[in-house]
Amino acid sequence: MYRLDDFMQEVERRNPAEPEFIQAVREVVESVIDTVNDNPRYIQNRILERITEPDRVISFKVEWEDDDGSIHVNRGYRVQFNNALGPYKGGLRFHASVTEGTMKFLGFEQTFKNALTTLPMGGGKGGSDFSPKGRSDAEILRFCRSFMTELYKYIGPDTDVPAGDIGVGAREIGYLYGQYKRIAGENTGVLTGKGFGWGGSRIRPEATGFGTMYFAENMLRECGEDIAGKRIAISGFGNVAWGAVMKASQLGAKVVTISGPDGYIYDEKGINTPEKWAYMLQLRASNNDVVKPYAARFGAEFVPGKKPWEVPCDLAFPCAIQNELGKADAAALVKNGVKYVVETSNMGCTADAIALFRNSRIHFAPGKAANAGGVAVSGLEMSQNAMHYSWSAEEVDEKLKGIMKAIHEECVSCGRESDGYIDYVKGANIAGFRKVADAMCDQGY
Ligand code: 2IT
Repeated sequence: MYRLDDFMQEVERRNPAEPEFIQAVREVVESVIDTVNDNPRYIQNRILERITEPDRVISFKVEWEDDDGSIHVNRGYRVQFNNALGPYKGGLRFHASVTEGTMKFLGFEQTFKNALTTLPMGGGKGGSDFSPKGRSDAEILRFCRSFMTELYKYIGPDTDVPAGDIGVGAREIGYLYGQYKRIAGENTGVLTGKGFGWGGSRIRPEATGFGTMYFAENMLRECGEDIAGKRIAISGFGNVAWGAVMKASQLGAKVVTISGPDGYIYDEKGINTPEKWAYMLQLRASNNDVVKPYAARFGAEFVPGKKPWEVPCDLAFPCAIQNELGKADAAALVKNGVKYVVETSNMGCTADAIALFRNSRIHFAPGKAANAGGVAVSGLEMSQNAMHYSWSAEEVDEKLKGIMKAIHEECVSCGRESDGYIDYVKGANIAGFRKVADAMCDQGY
């Protein structure tokens, strides 16, 4: 018999000073502990202890030179968390907040997320504390080369397949792929998120944002509602927010906010034209990490230093970074009548914010379910690379829709409570956990 507090005490002892990792593990263990206690095979195979320990944590030095000739040192990581279901798969994050603990939490989350897609992918994550903010294109190229010079030793199309995440988009994937090819002398699907002209998949750039909207559509349908006509608040302004904003508009909803580290944009007219979407990409590519210029450009309001959660909305989509939505933000959303919160950043909400949504009976989808569309299309990119073939945008989009619908169904079947409320956190954790745990049991310790 496992007891949550005893188990977590041991996790905390083994992983000191890694609060995000402990937070992510606690959420999953809380959801699955009854399932484990009811399953002698999981207990006998020590699944809980084994599934919370990464297969390996690789850390390396990245040296690079800036445009003035000064040399810098950053730390690079690849956490290969679990490969029970397939090659390690997960993004690379370049952001000042990256530590070994954040890499471990992201690799852990990725393991269950990838399981939910039903595609054969294990979980991994990597990145660096390098901040692209204010860096020139040439500096980013030099950093990427140096990073890949070390990383290439640990990855491969059938062992570990990285992709993008915060601070790593099409440009960085291009530089990383170029260096991999230069060293390894092969054109294989070792990275996903590649340019369409050189092995990338249609819809991969849009996939995380499209996928989260498809997931939300399913949530609303489950409650007999329609997303058309709804008011939506979104945080972030990068690749994920961009895809979400476009799909929401296409589905007839109105997105009124995006945000950056400098504050948020309130656009009462809606972020609903191709010019506005293209401008989001321009903001991201500028490496300035601010959203303020959007306000002057489109006659919208800029609210400095604040998060968008004070704006009344029907649906909220945190699309920026972990723990970006806290208890006070959750209280403001609930007070203003939010009906659905669809976490799209990885662990975007704090545990007490999620508890508040749950206690208020507001449907809350966790990131590992709602944002799985990104890695799902990465999985489809791997399939296309292995076949030396490419599918049309319509084909990929249809598959993405089907995957998000299936994830939603699994969450409902494992998370529905006696009063009809769907606990998507519990549903996603149980459904993802079972797949990984069963594979680990089948394959032996
Ligand atoms: O968090 C994520 O799922 C990603 N950054 C995408 C990972 C991937 O391999 O496409």
